[in-house]
Amino acid sequence: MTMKLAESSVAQYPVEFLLNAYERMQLIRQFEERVKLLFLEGAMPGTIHQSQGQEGCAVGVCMALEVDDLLTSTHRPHGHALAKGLTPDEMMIELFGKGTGCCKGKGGSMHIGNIDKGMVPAIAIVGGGIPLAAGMALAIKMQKGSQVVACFFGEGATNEGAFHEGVNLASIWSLPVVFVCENNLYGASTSIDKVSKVKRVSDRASAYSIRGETVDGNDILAVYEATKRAADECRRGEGPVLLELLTYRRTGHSRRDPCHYQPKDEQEYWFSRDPIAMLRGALVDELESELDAIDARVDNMIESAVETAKLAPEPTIDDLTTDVYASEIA
Ligand SMILES: Cc1ncc(C[n+]2csc(CCOP(=O)(O)OP(=O)(O)O)c2C)c(N)n1
Repeated sequence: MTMKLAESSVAQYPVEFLLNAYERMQLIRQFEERVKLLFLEGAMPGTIHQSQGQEGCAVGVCMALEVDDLLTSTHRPHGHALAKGLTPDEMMIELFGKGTGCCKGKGGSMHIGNIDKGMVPAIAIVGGGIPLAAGMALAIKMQKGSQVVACFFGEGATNEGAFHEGVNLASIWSLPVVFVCENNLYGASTSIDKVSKVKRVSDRASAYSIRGETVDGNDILAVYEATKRAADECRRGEGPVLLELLTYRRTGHSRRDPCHYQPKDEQEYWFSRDPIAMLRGALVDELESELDAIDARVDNMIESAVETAKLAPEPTIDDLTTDVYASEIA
């Protein structure tokens, strides 16, 4: 049976907010589903890591940010990028490796981003975005800005040295970073229990004397509220904050992974708590036609992005040596 969000919490939000949250999550889900098929057809180069099941985290966090706040992402970045306002078109073109993509076809899936929209191109080195987020937040603080950096990473990253160094630095200088750990229980195929005795990632905050909080990452409203609280603290100079969002991925770690290590009963539990179905379940009695219209609109947006990407121009030979550090071939 699919669970739904509590009516009492949904009732506190305007309908437009709830429909917007639903649309943003559906956009990510349908984008990811279409991209999976395109990869299987061999239409795109490289590899992909997908985030179906984790949409509540990306959208809940980004809806709580201001438009000029900044974001760092990981090897699993499609949801973060769409939630931060990148368009399906600029992303799909990028995934096709075409010259008019958001990184001119040079980033691909694992380095997707658009700095004009506040998303630093994603960093696929596990934990690599964490010190970078601290550095960006230091720059904001030195320039007396009011922005916040939302720094996404998985629970696997919390055993990397970069996590401890970056969080410590942010702590000692009270930097405006919301560290967002999407705890989907597995680092590739390795269960978190096998590599950490710390039961809650948020407990690690106490090692750096900062606030930590564990949140249901599949409840988009809970994620939104926790991020708002954390971002407000950061803007008051009371950051950083470590949020642990409990969630689950519905697909393999990367495109070739059949996910055999996820036990059946665990899958059933988490699939019954799908973030999109939980919000839809709470809205459908009153708003079924609006939700159906959103589904249709999202389908059209994705199909149109695929058509646009297929027709987009290939990079030229000259593009090979632009925007790169080493431009001379000896
Ligand atoms: C420093 C580093 N080590 C190993 C890898 C290979 N790798 C890519 S993703 C991944 C698992 C990361 O797990 P987690 O941080 O929990 O993120 P999730 O995949 O669950 O989103 C690994 C080991 C890498 N990219 N970088």
